[in-house]
Amino acid sequence: MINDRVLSIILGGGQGSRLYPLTEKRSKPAVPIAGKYRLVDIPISNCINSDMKRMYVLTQFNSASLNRHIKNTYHFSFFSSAFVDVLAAEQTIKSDKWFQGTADAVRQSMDHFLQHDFEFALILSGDQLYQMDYNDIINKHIESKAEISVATYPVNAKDATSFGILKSDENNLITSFIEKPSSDLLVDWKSDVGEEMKSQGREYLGSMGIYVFNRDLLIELMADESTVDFGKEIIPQSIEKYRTVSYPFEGYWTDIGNIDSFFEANIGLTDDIPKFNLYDSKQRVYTNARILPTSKISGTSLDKAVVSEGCIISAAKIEKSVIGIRSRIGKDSTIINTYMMGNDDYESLEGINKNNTEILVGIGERCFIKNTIIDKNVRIGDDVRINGGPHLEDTETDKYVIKDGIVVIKKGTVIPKGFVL
Ligand code: ADQ
Ligand code: ADP
Repeated sequence: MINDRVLSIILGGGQGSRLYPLTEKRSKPAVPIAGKYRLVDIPISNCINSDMKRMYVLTQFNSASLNRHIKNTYHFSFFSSAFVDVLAAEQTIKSDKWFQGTADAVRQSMDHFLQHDFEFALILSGDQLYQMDYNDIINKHIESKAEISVATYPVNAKDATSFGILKSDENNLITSFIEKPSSDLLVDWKSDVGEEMKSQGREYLGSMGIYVFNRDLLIELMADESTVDFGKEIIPQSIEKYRTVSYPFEGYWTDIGNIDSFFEANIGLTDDIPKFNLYDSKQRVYTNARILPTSKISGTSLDKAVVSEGCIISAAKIEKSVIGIRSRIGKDSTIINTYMMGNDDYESLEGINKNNTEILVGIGERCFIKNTIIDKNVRIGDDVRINGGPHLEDTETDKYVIKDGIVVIKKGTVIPKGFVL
């Protein structure tokens, strides 16, 4: 069985600065997506669906929420070899430094990996939305006698500057690679990607940051301490020395490493036919089973709304929005193009009275909220108006951040009654 020969290594996140402020109080893999999941559930679910169930998640910051989520979610049979272990950057006798980059994260964790019997290391990125059967890339890797495989996806000129871009020959052997080329260099990097992709302007073959390495080669490469990143050093330096093959991926794939793409990917779930399919019983996305009650909705007009479990909603209108677990939205409020992550707990009436809570968790009455990400446990008072959009300049305050016109309300913030943005 091929799957028994694979060890999966999920690159959970560097500093996560591009997703700030969602990563202010948690590590990147723990960022909530699609109302009830966490970022790390995507690669973990792909591994489980591919029956490759030995996984390490590497992260720069240890976080209570990540460890708790993994511990509460991924229980494997006592009799199986399956596991999901989080390895956070740690000081050891060999190294007192944090992970310096993706390859360095793998290097510093090699001792853990080598305790396992595996032939292929499958290295995955933690901030991408896609469904992939990894058996296919491993099979192609074996068939083509590759030493390294790189999953690839056609991207347009605008995106090409933030990816590794490569060219391959008729046997998919990678012949050249450049990490994040500047736009003036792009003319030389077009590939023949077929008519359909060409008509969409996706003429550059981008690296998906998903790699397969033969075990012995990975050991050899990690011994050279001068390399820090897969994209910047390992892959470009390897193409001439080792058989490095492109694995063209044909499904939906998107990088969700910054606020703009994270927002788009979440709101994209409200499309009539979303590109990322959460309703496929063969490719399930797993997450913590919280055993929540059903959602209760009254007087609300819902249009393209994705509503998670355990919500109590009396809003007037929710449109093109993702509403996370345990969300509460008051009467006559309007929510448009917004991702609300939800709450960790309900408030009891006794608690509200005892603490003289003025502004309840969730969204109050008569509010208008548009183009906004509301992190968890936010309290928004009555008559608040938050109208995100390109007319707003990038800003940061203690309560929110505006990036590319998207307003991000920080976790646990209280927004007073009548606030207008
Ligand atoms: P980027 O996504 O820009 O490019 P990088 O920031 O290195 O590369 O992140 C890759 C993955 O590793 C992400 O999931 C990130 O969170 C994680 N990561 C980064 N630093 C880490 C660290 N110190 N410890 C643990 N995890 C860390 C890469 C490739 C490109 C390719 C794109 C595709 O370099 O060639 O095109 O991925 O998204
Ligand atoms: P985030 O989802 O924003 O990363 P956390 O998951 O760290 O936040 O924490 C949210 C809250 O969830 C905690 O303060 C705690 O009240 C609650 N919680 C959820 N699961 C547990 C658990 N297993 N043990 C204790 N607290 C939990």
